[in-house]
Amino acid sequence: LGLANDLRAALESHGQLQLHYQCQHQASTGKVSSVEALLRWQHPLRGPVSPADFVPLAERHGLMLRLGNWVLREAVQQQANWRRAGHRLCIWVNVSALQLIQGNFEASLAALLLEYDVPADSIGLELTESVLLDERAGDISRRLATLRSRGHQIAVDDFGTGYSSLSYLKDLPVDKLKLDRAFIRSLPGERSDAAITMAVLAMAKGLGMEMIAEGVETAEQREYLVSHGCGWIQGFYFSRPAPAADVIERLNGYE
Ligand code: G
Ligand code: G
Ligand code: MN
Ligand code: NA
Repeated sequence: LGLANDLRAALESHGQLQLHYQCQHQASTGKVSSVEALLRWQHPLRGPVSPADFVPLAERHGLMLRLGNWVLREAVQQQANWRRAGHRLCIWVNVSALQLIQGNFEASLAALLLEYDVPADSIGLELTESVLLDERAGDISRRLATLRSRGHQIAVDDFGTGYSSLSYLKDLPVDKLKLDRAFIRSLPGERSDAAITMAVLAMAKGLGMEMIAEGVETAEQREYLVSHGCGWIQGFYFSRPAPAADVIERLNGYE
């Protein structure tokens, strides 16, 4: 409970929470046209705490809506700043199931876009597979369809780790599959990972979706992915998550 109270305090203070951004690169050229926003918490005593730890904590302690709204406002504000400076980078935001279900996500997001004069197609939404398999999937599907009709792109995050049936892909309004880094880690050597990667690439293509490979760390992984027609990659090979100013500095013509 200590940490939950600290998170509550962090939401009310300035500077403990921050968004970092990781570039998403066109696999063949390295060109960047989008980034993923990743939440960071600098705890005053413990130092950095991972969102893998404090996002579930926020969900358990009724803080997820506030945390999610903080992320949305921060990302939309950053997008407004970038656009004013002439940068055209789509910002992808991670959205949890709770955020979509509680409160009024669509209205909150629309209000932010209006407030900062930011177009919907410059804010993408990443949802994990488990969100799409939630018992409330019908409701979620309708909400996603609304968001997409307004211009937001939708991506399935951590694709392949949700122990899911693939049938949801038939009905859900999704633009992009993010193949989980568990399948990328041992490429190109591991036959089963290579087979899965190729199959997901083919499936995405057949469904009219794009695929982005996560966790690409080596030149060999990138080459393998390029040679098999993967359009997009994200990972330490090209760039690590970093504060907004550093991201722009490092674009170096990759934009
Ligand atoms: O960036 P990092 O590897 O520390 O992220 C760990 C996990 O936290 C990842 O699964 C990532 O999707 C999740 N995460 C990062 N930022 C956010 C956020 O703003 N909202 C939600 N719901 N999850 C996030
Ligand atoms: O679940 P999600 O895809 O949102 O998680 C993103 C997380 O993956 C971030 O915390 C980010 O730091 C991490 N990440 C991004 N690129 C790499 C990579 O190349 N290797 C590893 N191990 N982690 C990565
Ligand atoms: Mn993500
Ligand atoms: Na992911």
